[in-house]
Amino acid sequence: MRLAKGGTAGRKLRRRIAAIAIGGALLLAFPAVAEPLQKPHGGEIILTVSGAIANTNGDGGAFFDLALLKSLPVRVLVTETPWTKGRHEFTGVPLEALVAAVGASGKTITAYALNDYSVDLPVEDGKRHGALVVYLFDGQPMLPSDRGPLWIVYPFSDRKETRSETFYQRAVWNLYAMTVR
Ligand SMILES: Nc1nc2c(c(=O)[nH]1)N[C@H]1C(S)=C(S)[C@@H](COP(=O)(O)O)O[C@H]1N2
Ligand SMILES: [Mo]
Repeated sequence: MRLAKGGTAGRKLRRRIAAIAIGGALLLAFPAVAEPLQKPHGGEIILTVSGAIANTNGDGGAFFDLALLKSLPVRVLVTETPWTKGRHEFTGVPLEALVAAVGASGKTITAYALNDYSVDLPVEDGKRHGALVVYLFDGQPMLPSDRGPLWIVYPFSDRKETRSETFYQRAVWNLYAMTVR
């Protein structure tokens, strides 16, 4: 009897250890689930994302300085735009990577510009239309007088479907905040 009881306890313990090991393996396999968004790296906050997001790094939102944005996946896009002359190099974080980083669960983003302009765009515009949240223009950070600090840019030259008033309206420059719903 004693041995049988000891055996039960041993099995329970082994099961518990196995559960802990599986949990640990899952955390390693899906770090995005377990790891909260990093804090901004001490610079000026140039983007605030709030609303339907799972990952925050401050009070009620996800706050990004340039260094934290640069730590996310980077894409370089060479394109013409209706507002610039010739082809230019736009460097930024793909919208789908940004929404993944903040754990966005909504379908719509409202993008806000410093000049009081705002517009709604689908969260899907990252995956479907290549929307990029740009922080470098020809390799340089953008001042507010150069449409900075951030500019939503689509691959206008490469993707015909983005060359329409609908997408031009979503190409928010002086971007500083987004809400997801
Ligand atoms: N920050 C900011 N981004 C903006 C706008 C704006 O007023 N402010 N206008 C939008 C609209 S409605 C369009 S069609 C395009 C082009 O604006 P433009 O025709 O004034 O050049 O930029 C978009 N991005
Ligand atoms: Mo417009």
